[in-house]
Amino acid sequence: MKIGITCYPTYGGSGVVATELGIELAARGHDIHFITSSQPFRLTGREANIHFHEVSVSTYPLFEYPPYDLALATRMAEVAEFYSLDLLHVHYAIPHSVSALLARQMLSSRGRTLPFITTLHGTDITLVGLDHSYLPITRFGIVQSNGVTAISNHLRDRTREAFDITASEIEVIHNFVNCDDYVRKPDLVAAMRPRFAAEEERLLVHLSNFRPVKRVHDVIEVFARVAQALPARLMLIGDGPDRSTAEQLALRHKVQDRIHFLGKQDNVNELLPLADLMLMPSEMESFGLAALEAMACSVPTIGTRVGGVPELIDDKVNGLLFEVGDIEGMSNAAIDLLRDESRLQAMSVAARKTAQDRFCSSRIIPLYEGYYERVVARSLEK
Ligand code: GMT
Repeated sequence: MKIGITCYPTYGGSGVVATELGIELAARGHDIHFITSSQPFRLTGREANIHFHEVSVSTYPLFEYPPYDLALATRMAEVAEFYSLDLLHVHYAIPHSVSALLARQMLSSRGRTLPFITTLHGTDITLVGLDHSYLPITRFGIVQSNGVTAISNHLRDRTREAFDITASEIEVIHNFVNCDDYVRKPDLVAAMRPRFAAEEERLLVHLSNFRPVKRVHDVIEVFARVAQALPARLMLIGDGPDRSTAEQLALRHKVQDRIHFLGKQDNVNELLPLADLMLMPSEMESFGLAALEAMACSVPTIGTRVGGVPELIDDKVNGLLFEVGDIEGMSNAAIDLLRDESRLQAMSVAARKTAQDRFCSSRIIPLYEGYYERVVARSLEK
């Protein structure tokens, strides 16, 4: 198939999922056209079957806010027509589904069919979409989509309730990970781990965009308690608004020398396997892709019982779940687990097994392909 994909190309879970999906589909022989404001960060630009179309927004003194949504709609319609796309797949409802709707209408006026699928990722529904000013347009974009997918059962149910959507189906297709790329390779770990921790030290990791919803301060609080109890270090991967206050908190707890603030990193699959434990104390996660990536690398997660996380983490089997803000609970659990080599080992094996059995790209990508075929067939019938 010829598929146009639109997403936020910078750092963030939805962009990662969209990009990895494009890479996986291209590897299976589909022709993939990314239509985005810049090249998605996980693409090299040299992948076969992948094309990149930049959306440029012209500025003009009159435009206080340059109209990106319209420039995107125009580019979507142009690319779809020029390359005879079968469908568009947009990730994150706002504004992408509305731009896709405009593109579909532009082509329809010329007798061409261009169905589009919207994949909901979470904050497009739980935060942005519920802002009063965005709610009606988000709902409209979802209802008008030819197909809608959500990355967890939780997000599907939340979308139905919050947007009062009963008529349209929402297909749940969980997030995925490439289990060949995200895997613990002992040689690589042996070579790289000494850069981050000594042999007798435990290594913890957190990966996020450092937005308030991720509660990076809780990561520091938990780590400070762990570091008091046993020799440990922490890798913080990512960057965002809460980074500098996290640094200040680390200073206050005198653990700044034990923390590697690594900033944004491209090859997280090389860093995650070095760790013993992932911390994900988020206020909300519709899925928790960072935890899945860690699990595939045999790294269990201590996380919060929110959103779609329990669809991924089975408490006390492949990770541990706590209420949001339960710093003492998470700290004590981390300390106990890191001191108990055989329990940690069992959880690490279970984490990898969950990723392999349920969330590998080899299992999930065919679900997208099947859904694309159904949506295209349905839209041609009309
Ligand atoms: O969590 C964020 O702030 C980023 C956001 C995004 O859209 O990039 O993440 C959402 O999508 C990810 C990929 O599907 C999910 O793994 C995250 O759980 C989800 N975040 C939230 O629901 C807060």
